[in-house]
Amino acid sequence: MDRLLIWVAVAIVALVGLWWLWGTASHKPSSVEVQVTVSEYSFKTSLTDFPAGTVYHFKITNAGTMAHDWMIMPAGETDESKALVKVEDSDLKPGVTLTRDFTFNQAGEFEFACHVEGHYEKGMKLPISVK
Ligand SMILES: [Cu+2]
Repeated sequence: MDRLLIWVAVAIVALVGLWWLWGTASHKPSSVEVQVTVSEYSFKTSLTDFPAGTVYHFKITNAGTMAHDWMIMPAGETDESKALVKVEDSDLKPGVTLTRDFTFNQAGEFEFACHVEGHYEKGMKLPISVK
């Protein structure tokens, strides 16, 4: 009888353990955070290579002293209507942090860019790659 109780206790502990493992495995984060820092006249990012299909949670901080854009553009593209995702300079003021979730759906060469008048020409772009 005592033995049976011990086996029941062991079985319960094992089941609770399995349930906990299953729970932690299924609650892994569903997006990858990317920290982007914007200033005059450059971008810094925690990631430059992006596998397609992953959900990225971009945290864009303006650490500069003037407003900037943050947009993901096909490499070298200057037509803002071609932006894959865009934060306007009217929103990204100095000291502000904004977030955007974005998933690349095709491989290619892209860049972070600021198209506030004159900034792109001053080098405000950063190449990124989607595999
Ligand atoms: Cu700018």
